[in-house]
Amino acid sequence: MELAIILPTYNESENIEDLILAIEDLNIDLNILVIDDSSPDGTSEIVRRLQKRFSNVMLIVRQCKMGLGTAIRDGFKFLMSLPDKPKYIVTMDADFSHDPKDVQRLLERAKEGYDIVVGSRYMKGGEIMGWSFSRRITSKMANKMAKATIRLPISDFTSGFRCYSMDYVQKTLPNLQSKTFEIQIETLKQAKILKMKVAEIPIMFINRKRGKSKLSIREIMDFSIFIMKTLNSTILKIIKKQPLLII
Ligand SMILES: Nc1nc2c(ncn2[C@@H]2O[C@H](COP(=O)(O)OP(=O)(O)OP(=O)(O)O)[C@@H](O)[C@H]2O)c(=O)[nH]1
Ligand SMILES: [Mg+2]
Repeated sequence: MELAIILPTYNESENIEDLILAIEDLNIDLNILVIDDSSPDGTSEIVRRLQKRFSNVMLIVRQCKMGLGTAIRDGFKFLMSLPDKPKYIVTMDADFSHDPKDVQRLLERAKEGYDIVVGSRYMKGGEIMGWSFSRRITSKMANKMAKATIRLPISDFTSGFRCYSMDYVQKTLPNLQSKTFEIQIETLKQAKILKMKVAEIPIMFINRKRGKSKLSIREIMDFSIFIMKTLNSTILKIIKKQPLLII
């Protein structure tokens, strides 16, 4: 198997069917893995129905809402345990913010020898549609801080639309600990530590039209704490490298 797409879902009943159909329409040899946290809106029942039609749709239902980070990590773990492991794994939001047509472009770039290819909203050619001014500013600030701490040659550290190589997943999964949205930063941090190759391609991000945001205050806090901790350890490392000035 060449490619698997992880779709984390929590209350995405208004989006999941159309999204799976759009991915099937791509006509790429791939598997789809939905990780649903027992969404009360019946997302998993829709996926079960689609499984009867499409043999490449897999579903993991977890007991309760456990966070995006653990969903992606569980997806990695499951795909890694398959006898026929995918060579590449794409993660994407299940709310149609990410265009399924970009999957092929992410995959092609990854095949050039990259461990992570990020679908970037902030590089030349990238775009965000439908976000409020405050949402844009918050995202820009989070990205500036992430870039200052992780120092990789990319412009979008928080995008969830990515392609990972299986090699990357096998090397980093034991180190990943994120529970929620900070997984996007932690995965890049691990790539930097292990000197893996990271690239980005421009994408157009369209704000969700259906369903509600899952980004709670708690999750924003977890995300900010992770960035602060990383920033702190980077500053400490820089200070240690500087010889002390004794006057
Ligand atoms: N399984 C699982 N999926 C989640 C969880 N939290 C978010 N998701 C999914 O992760 C993806 C990203 O979440 P979103 O709510 O779209 O987050 P966002 O894009 O920052 O916020 P929006 O502006 O609402 O789009 C979506 O497909 C969600 O359904 C969770 O706790 N468990
Ligand atoms: Mg979204």
